[in-house]
Amino acid sequence: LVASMEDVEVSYIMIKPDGVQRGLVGEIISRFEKKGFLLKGLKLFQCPKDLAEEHYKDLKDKSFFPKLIDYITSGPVVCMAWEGVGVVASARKLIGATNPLQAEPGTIRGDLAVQTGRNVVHGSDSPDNGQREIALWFKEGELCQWVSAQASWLR
Ligand code: 3AN
Repeated sequence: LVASMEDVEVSYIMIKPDGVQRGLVGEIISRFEKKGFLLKGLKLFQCPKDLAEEHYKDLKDKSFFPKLIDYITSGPVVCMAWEGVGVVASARKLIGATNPLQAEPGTIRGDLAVQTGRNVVHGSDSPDNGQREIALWFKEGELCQWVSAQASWLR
């Protein structure tokens, strides 16, 4: 039942400006909380342009890149660090496909979004990117090291 530390991953999950504007913050956080992952960091944040460009640097040659940067910097986002075994792949399942029209019902995008360019939430695509993105979006001291009470309830 108790996972070894090597299996524990972190994922950077971000509620994008449309999710904040539409009042979906509680709904989206709730899905990760109910699933059982551990929240290690959380903040409302106005993303500066240079950080948005660094975060999405792999997409810089795409035609939609300037619009993507405008979108992500258009209003506050909610930055989160979630920890758990298999959290990176599992969070992407909870989030659903990039194009919300292809995302399955029951997923965040499948239930709450219609446009790829307004797809309400971001989730890291690999454990390495989870580490990289959390280091990019959070400063030292902004993450909490804590253990859920459930972890010691029954072993
Ligand atoms: P995901 O967020 O599902 O990992 P990526 O990494 O391919 O998808 O794309 C990152 C972000 O870029 C998407 N969440 C979306 O906001 C934006 N994006 C991707 N493809 C398009 C597109 N064809 N048109 C507009 N925005 C896009």
